[in-house]
Amino acid sequence: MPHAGDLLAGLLEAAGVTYVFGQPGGQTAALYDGIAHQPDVRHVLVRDERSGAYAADAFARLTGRPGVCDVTVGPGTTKLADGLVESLNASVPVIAIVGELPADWEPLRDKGVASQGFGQVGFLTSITKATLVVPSVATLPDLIRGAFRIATSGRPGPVAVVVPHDVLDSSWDPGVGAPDCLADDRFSRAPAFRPVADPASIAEAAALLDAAARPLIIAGGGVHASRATSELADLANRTGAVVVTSFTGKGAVDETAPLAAGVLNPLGSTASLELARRADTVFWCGCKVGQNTSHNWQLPLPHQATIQLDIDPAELGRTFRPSVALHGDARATLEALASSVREQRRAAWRQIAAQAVGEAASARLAEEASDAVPVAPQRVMAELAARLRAGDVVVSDASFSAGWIAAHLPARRGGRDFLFARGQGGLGYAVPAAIGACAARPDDRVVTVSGDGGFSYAIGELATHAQLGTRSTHLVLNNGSLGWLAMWQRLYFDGLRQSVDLESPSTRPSFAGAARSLGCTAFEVVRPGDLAGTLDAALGSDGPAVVEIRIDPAATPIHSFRRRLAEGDQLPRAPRPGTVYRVPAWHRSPLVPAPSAGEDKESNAGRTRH
Ligand SMILES: Cc1ncc(C[n+]2csc(CCOP(=O)(O)OP(=O)(O)O)c2C)c(N)n1
Ligand SMILES: [Mg+2]
Repeated sequence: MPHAGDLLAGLLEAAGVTYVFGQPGGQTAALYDGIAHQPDVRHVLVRDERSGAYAADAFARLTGRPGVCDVTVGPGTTKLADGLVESLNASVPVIAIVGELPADWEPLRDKGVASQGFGQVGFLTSITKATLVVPSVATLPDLIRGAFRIATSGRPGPVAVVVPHDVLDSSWDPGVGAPDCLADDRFSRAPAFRPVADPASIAEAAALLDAAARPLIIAGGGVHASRATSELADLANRTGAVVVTSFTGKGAVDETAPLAAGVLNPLGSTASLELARRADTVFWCGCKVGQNTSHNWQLPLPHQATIQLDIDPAELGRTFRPSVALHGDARATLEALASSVREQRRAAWRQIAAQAVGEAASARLAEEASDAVPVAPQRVMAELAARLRAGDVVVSDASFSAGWIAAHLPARRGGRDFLFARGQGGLGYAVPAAIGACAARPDDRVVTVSGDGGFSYAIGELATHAQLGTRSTHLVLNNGSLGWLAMWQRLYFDGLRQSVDLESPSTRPSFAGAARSLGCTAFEVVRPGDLAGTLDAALGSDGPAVVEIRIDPAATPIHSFRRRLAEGDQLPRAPRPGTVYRVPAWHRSPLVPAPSAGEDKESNAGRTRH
């Protein structure tokens, strides 16, 4: 007799789902039975449910289609949190199928009286865009359609569908009534709709861009979510604007093109901040003006005229009042805006940008060519950059890896080829996310870059990669420590070194050794001269390969750390505990660009919290 698990699998198939990432429990066995009978839906067994959520997140970012993961009740659900909060903060459409105790056990749910039970719905509600509970098999089709509709419409996000055990095991009679396995194809891919900002606001934005002498576009993840890279490049070319991106927006433009000035972040390109401060008109495009992209909300500067475009009206005006607010889909609105602006070359401004970008590139050269042992991470990135092609996917772990990637691996085309876990900045994203990336882009090479701390979180997933035979290469930048925190303690807590070392004189984990045991090809590199051959071998291997590189523990991509380290002990140790973190000053952007009073003042980017 067919059961609700068959219906659920059929509904997923109808919605265009090809992959489900998860780990089974007794409460979800019927779903697995259903998937087993759906030839077009493949289930990937991850070693930790957190990885399933990360894999679904990466799959969704690269395809625009909701990534799907599944967990069992209780301990499976709690492990979803890292991934779902990442997807929620980064506006990524994900659907989590969540097991639950039978509905009749409700009175026994609390505090583990009924095995594994806890107040899941309250927990999930706080970490999802919506949490839907399925009361009966008859409601399953509508609720699954609802999950896809909510995940992909407006600002995308994660949706949890909680299916009680008795509902999932209950029988389903496909012959009765209307056909059940129907999906609304509008909601199989985000964005479900493309509303255009109102014409009056578009005209105002066009007038501002026409009047600007130094226009700059800050592109965020919203440009990728809307697949608006061509429209963005078109607008930038018509207006002569310079384009920088957030981490999540990397690849919104081809970074080898003259209009691009890299990633705007305390770990990003030095040229981007300089140009963001020199611009007279700043267009925040699908970018939430977060702490890092705005350099602790110092940007935009009060004299800069601003345009802000977002699909979520609640974002417009959050940290400053934009001169013009555009509420709409990025692609549709950029297209309308591009046809409204006057074409201008702005050669002088582009020249300033080219010079800033060129100087930043020259400043990187010595470190990128370094022969030092332990290896300079910049050299690792330069060797990798020389081997990457447009279309390869790069997945970053948190910490310094994100900065090394942002500054040294240029996006070679407009498109989403770089993934950063910037929704939360959680360690341990890269290797599990790469499972989803390999599923989404089976014909492309997938490369991850992690520190030894971040890599330790998800090492078990190397077995998943090996089992799947993914074409993935995983770089471990091993500095023996939680490098970011080691530097933070040293600089801000008087040379403290507390619980930041990942090895001791008698223990030194071998990540390559562990990778080999789990079924991967693995390499160790201690000399820079061995990088080229090793990377060639790793990138050329058929299955997953791990390259562990012993890197310089004193290297950091954070500009404020670099300055402080270079200035050494002459600097007072500050800020110290007791520092007051003030609420960032909200301001109104002028209606026309004001004279650039603060244009050339020194940045006070302050310290980067992580
Ligand atoms: C899950 C999680 N825990 C803690 C942190 C805080 N944190 C930020 S960077 C960092 C150090 C990471 O070490 P590693 O991965 O080796 O990278 P490195 O800094 O050495 O480049 C830590 C603990 C975090 N971002 N995420
Ligand atoms: Mg480290």
